[in-house]
Amino acid sequence: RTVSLIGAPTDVGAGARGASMGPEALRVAGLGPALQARGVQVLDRGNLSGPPNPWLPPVDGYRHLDEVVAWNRAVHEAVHGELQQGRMPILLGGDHCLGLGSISAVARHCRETGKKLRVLWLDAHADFNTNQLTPSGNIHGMPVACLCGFGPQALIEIGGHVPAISPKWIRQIGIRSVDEGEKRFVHEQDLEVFDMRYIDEMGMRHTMELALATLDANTHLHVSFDVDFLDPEIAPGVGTTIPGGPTYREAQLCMEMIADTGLLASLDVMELNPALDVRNKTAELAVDLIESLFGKSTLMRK
Ligand code: DIR
Ligand code: MN
Ligand code: MN
Ligand code: MN
Repeated sequence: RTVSLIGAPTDVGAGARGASMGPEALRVAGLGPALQARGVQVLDRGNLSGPPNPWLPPVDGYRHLDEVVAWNRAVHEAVHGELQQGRMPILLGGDHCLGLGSISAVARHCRETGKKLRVLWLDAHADFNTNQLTPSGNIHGMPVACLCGFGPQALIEIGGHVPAISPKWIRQIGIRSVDEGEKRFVHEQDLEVFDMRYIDEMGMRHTMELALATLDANTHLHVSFDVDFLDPEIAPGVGTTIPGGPTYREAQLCMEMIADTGLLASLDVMELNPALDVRNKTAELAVDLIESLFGKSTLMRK
């Protein structure tokens, strides 16, 4: 098995600057060697390039739409290219607007190969805003809506098929911040959301059993990991911290149960912001969790 690391150093979709430094912080935290220790071949494809962040106010409810489109096109082509070569892409963000380019590429590859797709969206936020609903205009709050066909034409058509995915293919985990209008839209579109209250009441084990139910050997499992999923006490290095996230052990169990399916086929690691981190500890935690996602466990697995 070969994984390809693809850096996407931009924060054009975010409200705080600094996620553009995420890819290098993950490399410095030892992501490559950690994956090699899991027995996978690692190909570091370096960083993509795209327009700089103009840091302007929103226009028509979108900040930096042209720049977001350009970056997502680059991500889409890179991720699709790696999948076509039979390698497992790991996108190193960069802000979460790029989940659109990544997952539209995965969906396109699934259409081409007759695979079913399941997307696990690990995040404090639902990222289901539209330009009408958004309180900020930041497009990192919109990628899930865009993937489901709700967004500007230039973004929703990136994968060549609108919508790129169905809301039925998504499971959101760890959610604890959803804007007012966004809340209604999540309900209307019937997104399957395991929010923090659900995890509190039912536990991470039961949550993941449901989120991973009805997968089969023909399923492509994609994980879109927004690092703000994690509790800010353990993961301060993100732009939009929301208290009350999964603990270290809950996050580990989440990753371990995904690994146990043996179906993980692509991954995004998004929103890591080294400018807000403490001695790179959030990047190191992300690498630690990714090791579990690739099957690291305390004892031999039966
Ligand atoms: C908020 C924050 N829901 C927004 N979103 C995200 O601006 O749309 N923060 N994704 O990380
Ligand atoms: Mn997100
Ligand atoms: Mn393909
Ligand atoms: Mn988030």
